[in-house]
Order: sequence, then structure tokens, then C-alpha cells
Amino acid sequence: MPANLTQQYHHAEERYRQAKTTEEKLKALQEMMAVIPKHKGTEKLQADIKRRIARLKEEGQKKKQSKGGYNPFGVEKQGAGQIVLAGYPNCGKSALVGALTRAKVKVADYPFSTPLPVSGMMPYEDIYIQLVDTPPLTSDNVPPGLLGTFREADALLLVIDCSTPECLDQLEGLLEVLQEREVIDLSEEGEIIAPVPFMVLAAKIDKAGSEDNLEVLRQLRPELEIAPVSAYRSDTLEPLKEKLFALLNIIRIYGKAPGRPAEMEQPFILRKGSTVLDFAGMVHKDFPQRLKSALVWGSSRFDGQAVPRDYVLEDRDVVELQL
Ligand SMILES: Nc1nc2c(ncn2[C@@H]2O[C@H](COP(=O)(O)OP(=O)(O)OP(=O)(O)O)[C@@H](O)[C@H]2O)c(=O)[nH]1
Ligand SMILES: [Mg+2]
Repeated sequence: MPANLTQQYHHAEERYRQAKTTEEKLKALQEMMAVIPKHKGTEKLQADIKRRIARLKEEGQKKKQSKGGYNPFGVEKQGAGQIVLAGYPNCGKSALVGALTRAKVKVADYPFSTPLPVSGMMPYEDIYIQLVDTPPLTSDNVPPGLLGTFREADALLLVIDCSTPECLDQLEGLLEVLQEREVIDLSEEGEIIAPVPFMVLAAKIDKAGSEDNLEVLRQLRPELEIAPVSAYRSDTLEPLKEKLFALLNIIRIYGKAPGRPAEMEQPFILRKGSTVLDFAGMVHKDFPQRLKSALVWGSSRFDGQAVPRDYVLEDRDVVELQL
């Protein structure tokens, strides 16, 4: 990422990252395009933005054309974040979503048993994380619409069947397909804007031979985070929940009105790195303008410490806005 991008550009990019609808995304991208400094150093980035704009317009067009407008691959977001599973036929996606949520998924010993995305909510401490089971893909066949599901996700889980020697091909195949279509980004330069964060799940770790395959995978791809899991062993699922929360890159913030106890029931969900000012904007659209400072319990040096507007919050902070 070139270093000379303006504040205005970064704000537009942040709006793009936060955008939930295609329309919001398109608007933010168009603003990014308008304010990006036009010189050689940003050429690649400009091309990236143009590509994204073209694709979103194309997707919007397709949506309009499809009669009734119902898209089974569009999964409405719920909870603190949406994590979508991706993987080859029979690798164990549905079994995992079934083990982690109460969703009615179909688990079967034959491939292509899941025809459309199915969403379920996974409880994690005091929030819910949405998991989406999907139909399988292969390196030469990605169901139409599924790429859209992946692109809209807050994070992806690349699931591979670790019990077969094909797991390496599955991993390489997934990485290739998703990178080619600019869903994920493996380059160090981060050319693709807002690629979807991901991690790899080595599924069926309870089966014979899986541990050895995992070792090989880790040696071949030391830069990737690979978590061993089994849908049938809860001792592998508990640590996974924590990793899924970390993958979403979010923090929970609890609001507190002056003279009242903190509202601990329903945390606000913000991106990691968010400030008191960002939090104020989430509580009410007029608050950022009026915000003077805040009192923070949690990450501050002492309870109820007064902090400035640009104070960076941390997970589980309690915040009292001073307007
Ligand atoms: N031993 C073991 N078997 C598993 C595990 N997860 C899934 N299986 C089995 O693997 C087969 C496929 O599991 P599914 O969850 O249906 O796989 P899928 O990836 O959803 O398959 P598609 O929907 O066809 O893409 C089933 O027979 C499951 O019982 C696991 O963790 N351990
Ligand atoms: Mg399935």
C-alpha cells in the first residue's frame, strides 16, 4: 500500500470496509476513486478499485435481472460477524456447522450433499457469531453465486479434509481459486482492497493419519494459520471458537450512561483499532460532533479514567461518553 494516501482516502476506505450493502460499498469505492492521488505509485490500487466498482455494478445488474430478486446465495448478516465455510465436497463443512450451531445442516457420507448456503449462530461468551455452511466447490467448478457469498463474508474458513492425502491439493486448490477471483489476498503488498480474512481448518483430525498430514501441511505452508478440528471432538471445538472471534478482528464495547450502571447485556461490536469517536458514531449519528471526551473502564490505566476522542478502545471496555 503506497504511503502517501490522504486522510480522506483512508476514511472512504474505512467506510468501504464497514459497508454492509452493495450500494454502500459502491458509494465508498467511488469516493476512494475520486480522492485517490493519481500517480504511478497508486496505479495498481486504482486498477483494483475500478475492478471492484465494475464487479459490484455487474452484480447489482444481475440481481435486478433475476426475477423476484431472491438470491439464495445472499445470506443476511446476523450477530457479531459472519464467517463462511469454503471447501471441497465431503470435507466436513456441514458437520462443523452442525456441531457449533443449532442450524439444521445435512451431513452425509456422499459428496455434494449441501445444495445451498445454510446459516447458524454460534454462541461465544456474550455474543453470537454467524457461521454459514455452503455447497462445495472444486478447482474447476465454483457454483455461480457462491463467490458472492464469500466476498460478502466478514471472514472465511478454508476447510480441508485432513484425513486424506488429497488435503494438500485441496488447500492449494482453494487458495488458488479464491486468490484468482480476488476474494483472498496472499501477497505481502496487500494490493486487493479489503480482501476477506481467512484461516484454514484441518477437519476430521480424529481420523487415522490426519495428524501426520497436518504436519506436512504446516511444513509446506508455515505462513498460514491451520487449526486442527473434529466435528465429533468438542475438545477441538472450544479452542476454535476463540480463534474465530480473533479472526473477525472485532472488539466488544459496553455503553454506560452517566450515573447508571454499564449496559452489559448487548455489547456494541466495533472493528479492532476503533476509537472513542468511532464508538460515539455507533451510539448516535449526532454524537461524534458533540463528543468532548470519555471515561473508560478496562483498558485504561485506572477505572473511569478520562480519555480523549482518539483513544483506541480494546475488547470489553466500558465507555461513558462525555458530550
Ligand atoms: N471422523 C470424522 N468424520 C467426519 C468429520 N466431519 C465430517 N465427517 C464425515 O464426513 C462426511 C462428510 O461430512 P459433511 O459435513 O457432510 O461434508 P461437507 O463438506 O458438508 O460435504 P458437501 O456438503 O458435500 O460439500 C460425513 O460422513 C461425516 O460424518 C469429523 O470431524 N470426523
Ligand atoms: Mg455439506
